[in-house]
Amino acid sequence: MEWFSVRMRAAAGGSHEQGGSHISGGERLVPVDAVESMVQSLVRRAMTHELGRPDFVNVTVEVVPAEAVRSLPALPISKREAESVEQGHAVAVEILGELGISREVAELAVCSIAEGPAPNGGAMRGAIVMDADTGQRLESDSARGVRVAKIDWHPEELQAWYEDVRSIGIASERIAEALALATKVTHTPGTVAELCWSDDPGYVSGYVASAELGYVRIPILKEWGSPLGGRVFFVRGISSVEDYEEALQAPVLLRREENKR
Ligand code: WAQ
Ligand code: MG
Ligand code: MG
Ligand code: MG
Repeated sequence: MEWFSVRMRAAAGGSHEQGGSHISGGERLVPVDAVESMVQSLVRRAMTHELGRPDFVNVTVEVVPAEAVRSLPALPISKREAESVEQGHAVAVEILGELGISREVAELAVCSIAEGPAPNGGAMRGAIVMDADTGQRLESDSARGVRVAKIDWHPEELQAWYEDVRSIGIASERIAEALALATKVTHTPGTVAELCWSDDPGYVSGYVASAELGYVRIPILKEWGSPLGGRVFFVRGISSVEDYEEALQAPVLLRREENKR
């Protein structure tokens, strides 16, 4: 069986290459009979995005041989409390500390996202890659960042996962996508942890993820209405950021973690 990578990126004020600002993106991995509906759903996401109407949308559909696809079990999910942005940031720094990342580096990562990580002060299209020990940003293009692709739930597993988590109120496509991405990133050699919150103005929750602690949700990491968000992949011992990014393109399908919560 073949799979298809479906990727979308949308920008306003010109294409990404022309310096337009990033509106929305998506990268999925679906069976052949789901390609058309996935293209439609990603184009709808772009054209109806709360950050505004894009004037550039790029959609790429590309075959992926079945032998190349690896399965991974979803990270276990947990949640920490926070009632304000300051508390949320402190919780993120604390969790990163448990993972051996210094307060200085963790705070630098939080500030980098909060202040607008792209050179124009806005959100990036991809992630910051940060040296976990020095805090140095390693991505070669700080507007684009490093983008993860070819990642999805196994088609038979996603509905079951939604049923599993409906009672805890997290059965959403956004969280399913974030959990899939975080699982892949934290399984990629060289990753120590990931920090994320959305750039979508109406979504203020985020997470810290790691192979050790799983996917740890934090209810508030930015003020309502803020268009600033992003991701930091903390790395240690990678040979080059190009090789690391290539590893993040390896096709992965998620299965449910057996004993969650
Ligand atoms: N690869 C690398 N970076 C990405 C990717 C990707 N495939 N997709 C998004 N990003 C980066 C990019 O800088 C975006 O601006 C930023 O992340 C935010 O993306 O459990 O919705 O899709 O409730 O807006 C977290 C869910 C949701 C927390 C995160 O991010 C929870 C979200 P968004
Ligand atoms: Mg996006
Ligand atoms: Mg997304
Ligand atoms: Mg977004």
